[in-house]
Amino acid sequence: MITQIKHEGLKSWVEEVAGMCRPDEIYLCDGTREEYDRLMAQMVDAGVAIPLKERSHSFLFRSDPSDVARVEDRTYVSTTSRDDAGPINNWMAPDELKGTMKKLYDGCMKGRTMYVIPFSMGPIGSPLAKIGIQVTDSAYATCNMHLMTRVGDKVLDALGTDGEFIPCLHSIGAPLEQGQEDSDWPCAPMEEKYISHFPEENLIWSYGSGYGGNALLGKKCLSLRLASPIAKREGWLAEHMLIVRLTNPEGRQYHIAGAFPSACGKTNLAMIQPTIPGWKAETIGDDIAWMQIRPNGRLHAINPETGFFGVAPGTSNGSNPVAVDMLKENAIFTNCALTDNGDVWWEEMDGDPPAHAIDWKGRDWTPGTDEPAAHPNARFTAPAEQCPSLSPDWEDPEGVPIDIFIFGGRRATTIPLVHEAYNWDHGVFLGASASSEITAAIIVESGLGHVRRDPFAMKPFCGYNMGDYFQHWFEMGDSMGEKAPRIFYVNWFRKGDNDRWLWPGFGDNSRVLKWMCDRVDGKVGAKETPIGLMPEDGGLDLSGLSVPKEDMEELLAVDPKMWLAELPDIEAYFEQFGKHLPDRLRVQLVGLRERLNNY
Ligand code: OXD
Ligand code: MN
Repeated sequence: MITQIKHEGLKSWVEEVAGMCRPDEIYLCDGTREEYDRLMAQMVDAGVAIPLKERSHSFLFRSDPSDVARVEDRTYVSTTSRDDAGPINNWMAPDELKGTMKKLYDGCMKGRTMYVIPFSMGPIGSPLAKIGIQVTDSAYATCNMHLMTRVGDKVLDALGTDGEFIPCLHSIGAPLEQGQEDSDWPCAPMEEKYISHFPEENLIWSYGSGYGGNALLGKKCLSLRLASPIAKREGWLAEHMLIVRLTNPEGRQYHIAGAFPSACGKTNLAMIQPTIPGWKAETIGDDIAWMQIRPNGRLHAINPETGFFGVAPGTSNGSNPVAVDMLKENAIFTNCALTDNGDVWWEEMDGDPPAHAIDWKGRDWTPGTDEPAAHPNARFTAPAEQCPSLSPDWEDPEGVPIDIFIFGGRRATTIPLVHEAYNWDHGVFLGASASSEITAAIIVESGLGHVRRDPFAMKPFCGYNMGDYFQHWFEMGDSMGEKAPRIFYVNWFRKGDNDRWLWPGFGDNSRVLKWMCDRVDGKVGAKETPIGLMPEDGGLDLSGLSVPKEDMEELLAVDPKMWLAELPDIEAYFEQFGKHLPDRLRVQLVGLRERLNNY
């Protein structure tokens, strides 16, 4: 199998890994549909993939209850100097971390097949694309990689005999002794899970988890944690952002890139169906944007992925009809419930809940049961080509020119529906001070609902000192000057009395997007407030919408007391970066405090 590899560097890395992990077999993936079907069929035979009767070529998996999300506390950025990883990444020196992990990797693939997956993030041949090679003992991860990245021979051809690749080693950490029965979702205990990044040598080592961003190494590990320091060095941006194209009734196109923490509606926004007549949206990406200043001086973005790994609960015809359509076939579901007629189900799906289902832990479930039927971070994986709103230009190797950046998070109070940055520096401040309530997409010690700072939605994904990352954003703005995208901040999640949502969200978010596009074209004015520019009375197109006037006022109110109460937290957050914090951020904070005090 290894003899098929023509690239000497790759061959010796695969040999080295095989020597350490000692799999029973090595299999080089060709990326074909036949290969995907064969691996799926093997998992069905083994009883770990459940074919869904109601959706063709679709399968349900149930993870071990301990392996349900990204594990931030077990995720490391390992640089020689701790300062390079910065204060908000878990850090361990490379020698120490490798020493610990080598012991775990020793013989860890016994009884299993080691899949070698050549993959490209970005269209093969794009000036922005990068090639990775994932080695994994998980057939589930391999099938997901098939959907999420470009896999196979075409990547090896592009790599040639001496091209550059990023080695990504993954093991579920569950060797099988002879005769030992396998479990449905083998993985290592929490204290043995390590998701490790070595940015100084562009290397990823992941051990012990089979789930999502811990196991599909092209996604968070390569495209964000490794790519972000590469982007800093090379002068581009690797961001946790969706990309969507809006077209107004006159046919003018706008490209928007938006950063939101996990489970804050990124996939829904990427697939938005505008409710304002004449406006159209097309999806380009829902999670990651790689952006480069092109010779025309504008920032162009590509989506390096080829699929969607979205949160299932909450996905419905109301929230995301495009995704509902997209999931009719060829999809992988993880930790959803199984209905008696052989379909998946999750909370807030359309229609009534089933009278009976099997929950994500494999137990009987009926409505009214204390626990949800699907895990709150249950996921779907689906190929991008199946997305009905996919833009015909989604694979343009040149990317699309970004007009607008949006930052946001999930906040019940304080942060209004929308505000616009006064200028680039103020926009970087908005991104840097972003915050959100914690959702089920991550496991961290502080519980659900607690507010945490999540700058640029990159807290879990920035592979270097976040202070230097802020500086990089300032410098990108300096390079773009007048051609830099405009920056906005949104909060779709404001609540009023009785815990009710003040804003309808979903397709009606297009009203806010329209305001942004009109701002870019100078078609609408804005009023100056201490926190930024905001819609004037009547500035938002609310025609046909029945949000009460008082709710709109609350959604667009700036309460200086509540904002002033936020500032010490922002300040303390910033100051942890010490000498790495750009002065330009301190200047912004002083300006905001002054404006609030004078309001
Ligand atoms: C994701 C995440 O899976 O951000 O996209 O957690
Ligand atoms: Mn994400």
